[in-house]
Amino acid sequence: MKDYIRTISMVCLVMASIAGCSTEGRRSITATEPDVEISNSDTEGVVLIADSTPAESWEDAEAKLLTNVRQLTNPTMGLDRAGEAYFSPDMRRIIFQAYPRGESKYQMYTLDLTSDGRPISDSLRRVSPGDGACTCGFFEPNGRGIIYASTFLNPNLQNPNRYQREGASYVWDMPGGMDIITANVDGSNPRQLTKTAGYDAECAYSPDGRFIVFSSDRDGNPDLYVMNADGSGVRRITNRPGYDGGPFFSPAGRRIIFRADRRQNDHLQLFVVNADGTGERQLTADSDIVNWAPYWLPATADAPDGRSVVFTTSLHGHYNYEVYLLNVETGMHQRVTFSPRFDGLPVVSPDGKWLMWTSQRGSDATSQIFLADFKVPHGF
Ligand SMILES: [Ca+2]
Ligand SMILES: [Ca+2]
Repeated sequence: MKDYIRTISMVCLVMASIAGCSTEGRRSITATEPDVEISNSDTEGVVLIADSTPAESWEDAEAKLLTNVRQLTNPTMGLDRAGEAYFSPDMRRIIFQAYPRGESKYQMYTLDLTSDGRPISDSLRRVSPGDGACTCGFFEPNGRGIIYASTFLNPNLQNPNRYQREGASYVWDMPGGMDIITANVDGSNPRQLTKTAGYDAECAYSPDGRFIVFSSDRDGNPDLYVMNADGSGVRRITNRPGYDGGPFFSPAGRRIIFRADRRQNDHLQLFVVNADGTGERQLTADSDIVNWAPYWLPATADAPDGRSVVFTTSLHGHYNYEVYLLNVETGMHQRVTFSPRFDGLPVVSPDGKWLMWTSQRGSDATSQIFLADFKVPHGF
């Protein structure tokens, strides 16, 4: 297990396949309205209310927001599993992590899309060197470069920071030899951006391409940091016990959405903070529900810095993660996916018209990448 590629963003893929996280005994939540609920709490953040859409098939329930669902990756492409995909600025390419056939460490890949969001299968390209383990790819906003995290420079360094959910059999490490790498968009000329000992990963550019936000345990426990795009000028954004990670800049670059374990390990909740580290606000209330992998919807005319995110929740069980929407200003939230298997790690395309996420809904039930036309409901 110690060699398991580890960023917390992939914990879902482990959760979905390893026993240990039962939802038995979870309190039953019944919503009077089927789709949209707002609830306040005496703790900080919104208490999520589960969508209770009844009777109709899950496909019909899901078709309210998601149509033309297409599977972008599959094992016949030589990818035993794939996940955590992000769009290029022009929406014609995605970057993601996948197990090459027969291997158990992620490498980074890109895949080209047609203008209507179909995969061009012979465009699949591995863009990481092939050594070590990789994760957390992201396109440079000008479309010319990529970043990702990899251990290929120090594949055998271990790290004391690891996670283990109580009562569960799985453990994952945050490799001390993991650094953030930048490369040309075809993977050529990889260069090391972080050179500090410890785990550096979970990286994303600011919308103007000037900065990279990332998670690092260089000061002890994982916290958020921002650096210039060339790796200089690192400054710390969070300074709290426990894991802080999975950060993304808001559409105008003024805020950062992220996930953190502030109560105890593996009880992730959603947070937002100003890009300078001030004004942190917890968005989802502490509970046994895990909420993570938030990603901004594009700006709207009346919300130039964005107002809503898609994210992943265990609200319907640790064996059936689902994608939800959350308006970070009002707390309004709504269910997006309904398949009985894992759905998570969602992103919305730059034009707001597609949702792309990782799911095990395919015929062979491996984790793969899916894309659908996305109807963003009113209020988000
Ligand atoms: Ca921390
Ligand atoms: Ca599901």
